[in-house]
Amino acid sequence: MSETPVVRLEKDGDIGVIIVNYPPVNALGPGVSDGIIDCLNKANADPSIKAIVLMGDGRSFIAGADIRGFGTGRKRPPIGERTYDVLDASPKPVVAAIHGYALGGGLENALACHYRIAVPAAKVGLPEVLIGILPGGGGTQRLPRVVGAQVALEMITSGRHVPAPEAAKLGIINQVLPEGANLRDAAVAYARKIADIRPLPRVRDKTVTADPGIFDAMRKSIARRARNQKAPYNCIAAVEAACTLPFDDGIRREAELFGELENSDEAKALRYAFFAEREVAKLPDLPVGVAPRDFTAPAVIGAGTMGGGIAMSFADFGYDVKIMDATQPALDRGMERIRNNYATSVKRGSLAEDEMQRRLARIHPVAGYDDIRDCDVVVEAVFEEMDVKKPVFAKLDEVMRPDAFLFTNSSALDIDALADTTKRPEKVAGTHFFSPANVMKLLEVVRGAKSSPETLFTAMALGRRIGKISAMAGNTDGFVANRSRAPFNSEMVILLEEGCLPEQVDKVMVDFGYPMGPFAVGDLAGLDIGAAGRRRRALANPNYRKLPIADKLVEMGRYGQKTGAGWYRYEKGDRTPHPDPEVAAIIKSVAAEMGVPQKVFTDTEILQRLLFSSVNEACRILEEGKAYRASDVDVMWLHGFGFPRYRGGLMFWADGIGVRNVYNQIASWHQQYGERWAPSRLLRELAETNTPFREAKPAPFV
Ligand code: T1G
Repeated sequence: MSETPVVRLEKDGDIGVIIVNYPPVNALGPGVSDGIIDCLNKANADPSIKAIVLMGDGRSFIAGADIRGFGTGRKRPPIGERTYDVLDASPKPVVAAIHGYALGGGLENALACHYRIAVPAAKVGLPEVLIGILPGGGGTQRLPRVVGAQVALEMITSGRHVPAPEAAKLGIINQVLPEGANLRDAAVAYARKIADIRPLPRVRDKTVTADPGIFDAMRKSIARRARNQKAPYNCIAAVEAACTLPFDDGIRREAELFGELENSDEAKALRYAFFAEREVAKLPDLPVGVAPRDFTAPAVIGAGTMGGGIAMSFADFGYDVKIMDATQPALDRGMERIRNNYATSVKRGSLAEDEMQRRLARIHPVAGYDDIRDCDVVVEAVFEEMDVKKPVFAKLDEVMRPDAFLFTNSSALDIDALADTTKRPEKVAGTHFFSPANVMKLLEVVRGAKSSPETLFTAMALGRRIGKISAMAGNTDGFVANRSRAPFNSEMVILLEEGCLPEQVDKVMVDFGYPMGPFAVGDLAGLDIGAAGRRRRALANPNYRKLPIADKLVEMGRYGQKTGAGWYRYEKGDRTPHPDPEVAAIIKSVAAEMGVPQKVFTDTEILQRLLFSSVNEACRILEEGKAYRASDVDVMWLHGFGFPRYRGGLMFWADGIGVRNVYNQIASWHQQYGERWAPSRLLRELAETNTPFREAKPAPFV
């Protein structure tokens, strides 16, 4: 038998079985593609083998090219000598037997086979666009020949995973096996059944045509999502080539379009984000082998905007969740808000009516603490004031099962102070959701001084089980996400004192790639919320830099969308922000009272004033040991604040500017503006050694 470390050939009677074994997900890492070709050639040369199966060991078929290999200059075989070409040209039929995932190059290899079968739970897709490239293994030419141009365009520009039953309906999969079938046995039987069928059904022999208008229509429909990215447009061009060129010419065109992307800034940034999102789950200073405790009965205390969104997050992922509030009217209002949120999704078409009913049925409003005593995890989401939260925690500690975890959704308050109101501080941690809680993917897990490893692993796992990306933060005012964001929130208002307008700042940030400008976001969240935080910080820190313009708007009752006016004015029933001359006048008068010299700003200076201030604070957070790594800060900015993913994250973007350039600019603003721009120690050290932010060695986590 042909043996290579990552691919082997076995025989079941007259059927050859090629098995990929490159854990954890059978990416096409070093030796895998060569191994497949080697085994295929041996199977074709073996007269006792009539047909061939290609499958994966472990948890998956093939999850695609080894993303770590991109941008390394790793040589790839020329067209005609790749697995996709050799499978396609095989004189004996090859059956792809899919379980787990067939993604990217995995699905492309399967499409180059003659038949495809799958277990029901398998998923297939071409997600390359999500890492800034396009299917470079023939996927843009074969998939349209199987599912048609329109479906191929949708699958390739979205990168979505398609469940096997849907893939079968689309024609990608020839047969979905019954639940519980043994994939290998079924594949061998299937191969034996089709072994003598000729001509071999090759996807490349099909043709596909399309109405030329669908490509422009697709370009228009993705413009809002694609923003400044190139990959989605190259994907469309490649599918267009499948409909207009002979197969081999289309393959060459695909390779050209792929070549334009592999080393693009967006591809490097998206690859970075992909791995950062996996790195963030690793808690290197906690004991290995501590398993998160499973939970089945969550409860939420507080049925406000956040509490309702948190309850929805549990229900969306199949958990029955209890929710309570201090009064019945508050609970009723909370349930009404939840029903309205789901109804809006149904109206938008993003949620089916029956699914809404199923989720609503999982949310159980309860009268009081006695009704949640059997819950095994609780998330407190009451008003963001310590003297409101402490009694709640004391009561929870008294009522809840001794092994229940007590988590708080606080966005900034001291976790240890809450833990100390209980007799179980080791079971207390922060689970900070971002608004709207059922939409934003970030869950910031905040570590108390006494939080046990089991509690922390459980809180991290809780996020993953409800579709979030969990990231660990140390217990500091604002934790990591909001603390690193705080200087950004100050600088944006200080810029107004110096001559900017909200619409000018918002345009810069939207052009940079944010879905909304920060002033428009403020109006959405409510300016009164920020004012409460500023008041708390001013009380705690006499040197706190006040923001008179922002305070003035709140004093005038301009809270944003909820009052019809904030930084912008709003027409009744319309969320479109309109620049407001009254705000411009307020800015002018406050700036005059403050005697701030006015200036005209470039877009670059606006962008750097906002983002560099946060880069500096992120360095302070790292040097204090309140975050594990700079890439964790990036994950928080991507999933908590909508930082444009194709720029990698705050610190990755700053590395693109260069640590020394960032330091020099901040040092210059330090001279001009004083202490709030004092460079952090870590930033200075990184600049002195020219060490990229993403290689910063933070202090031990505390
Ligand atoms: N390359 C390298 N490492 C990968 C990988 C890949 N394709 N996929 C996963 N890993 C690592 C991951 O970093 C993690 O490592 C571990 O495997 C488990 O992953 C020519 C050019 C398959 C749905 O984009 O979407 O093919 O943290 O935690 O949640 O046209 O991994 O353990 O050290 O995500 O079960 C196209 C990317 C590539 C698929 C499984 N393929 N992977 O999710 O596990 S480009 C993709 C995923 C391409 C061709 C083109 C997911 C998953 P560590 P995980 P999971």
